[in-house]
Amino acid sequence: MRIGKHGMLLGCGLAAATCGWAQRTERPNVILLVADDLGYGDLSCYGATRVHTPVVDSLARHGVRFTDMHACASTSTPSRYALLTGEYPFRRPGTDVAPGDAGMIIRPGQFTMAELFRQAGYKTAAIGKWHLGLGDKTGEQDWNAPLDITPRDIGFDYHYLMAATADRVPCVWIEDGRVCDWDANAPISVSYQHPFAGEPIAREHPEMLQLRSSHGHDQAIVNGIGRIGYMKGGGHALWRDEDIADSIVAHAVRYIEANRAEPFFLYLCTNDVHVPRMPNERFRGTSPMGLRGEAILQFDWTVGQISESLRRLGLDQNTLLIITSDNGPVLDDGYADRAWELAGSHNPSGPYRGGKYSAYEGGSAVPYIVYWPGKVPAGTTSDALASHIDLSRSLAQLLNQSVPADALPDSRALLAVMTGRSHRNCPFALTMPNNRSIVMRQDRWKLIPPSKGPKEAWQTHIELGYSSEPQLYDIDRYRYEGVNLAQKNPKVVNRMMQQLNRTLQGR
Ligand code: NG6
Ligand code: CA
Repeated sequence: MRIGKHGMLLGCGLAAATCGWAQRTERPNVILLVADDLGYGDLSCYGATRVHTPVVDSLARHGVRFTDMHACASTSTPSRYALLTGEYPFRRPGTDVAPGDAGMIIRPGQFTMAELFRQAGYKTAAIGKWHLGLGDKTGEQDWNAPLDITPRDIGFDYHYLMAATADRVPCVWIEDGRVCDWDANAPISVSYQHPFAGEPIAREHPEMLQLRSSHGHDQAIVNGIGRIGYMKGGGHALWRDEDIADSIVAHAVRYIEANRAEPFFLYLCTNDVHVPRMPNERFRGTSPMGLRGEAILQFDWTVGQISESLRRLGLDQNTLLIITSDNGPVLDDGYADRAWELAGSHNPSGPYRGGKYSAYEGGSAVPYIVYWPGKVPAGTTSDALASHIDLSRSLAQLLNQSVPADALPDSRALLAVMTGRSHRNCPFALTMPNNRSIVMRQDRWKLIPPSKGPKEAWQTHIELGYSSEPQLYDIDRYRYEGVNLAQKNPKVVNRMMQQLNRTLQGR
């Protein structure tokens, strides 16, 4: 296939519908595979040399690899909120990194990407890391009974999820609104306020730990790992961190097999490469970068299991597979797993400054690969500026679905861009760093408006990029934000500030 001068596939109009691309497509399955904290520089198809990811690289070689895709936040909860709801997280209080006992943040009635697929007659599932809250009220869940509000209420027919992250209690899987493999002999209690009498905690019992904390993560001990939050009970329902990837893959493959005959939407979120990095024993010793490198290899294996199942079931031609990450990378995120020392020359943010939590590009620039044989221009790279925010409405375009008036409020229908068939920049991309400020990309420019906050994120060594002065960077010239051009280009700063304010005030 040939790409025209302005990035359009020749012979095809702007919107997919106008050239019949979407209509001709027989209701494809869609798998949105979201890695956790996987950096722009963590895959070999994005330049990594100390770790090799042959499976993802092969999908990129036969699909489209994006070089300027942005998550909507530099941490999980707000990034995932925006991906699923098409609404920027800064519009919605309570979208910061959620504890494991957070009530469900997306409320029943709010339109989501899953609801969109359900409306189009798809089967829908969420498998893996969730981190968007479960149950009606924070801290009031009864983990020994069916939860009162679940992802079923926002469009997912099936779910198999960890409530938050692997470093937060409760350390159990939730399947269809109940703790999976619940143990009647070990009822579960969870608190983010107080420890439970008689339960050892990590800050008092470091000798019980198989992986020590470097900062935080000093409360409940589960599987010899200190967690955020206190927990009691669980028994045989407790996960073993070494088996998390296997459990996610097993449930995803089972789901794909069971739904092979009908169109399905699978929101599949890996725990890799979030902390605590505790990949399966079979990956140990396979990377010079230690546990973090092995977690990347386990991620690549996961992608391989999914794509192999699709091929085995004859579904790969009719499945749109999108691979991305929720936010930028971090080396030391609170466990002494030696990620920092063993990284060597590996830069998980690739060419970018900063990482997870940052206002700099390293916080939001994420890998994004679209694979769909015969449908997207195979073996191409898209340098278009693009944002996760546009995925939901672009998928509505793919499905030829209209959505309710107030649904997906910030998302724009850019199917051709989001599938690599147009290389046109999106109008602008907004991202929320950890201090809930807003940064903006527009064409080559990056604007970081003045905001308050520390220089570095805890003890992660990550530069956050907050400053009382406005910052403007030319990303086309220097992907590393080193030279502040704000004073030299006041007109660009003003124009972007105005756009930002318009977006904040209206829609
Ligand atoms: C931080 C945690 C970090 C990680 C992050 C959320 C500490 C010291 N740090 O507060 O380990 O869990 O939250 O990551 O507790 S995210 O990718 O899910 O947003
Ligand atoms: Ca994350």
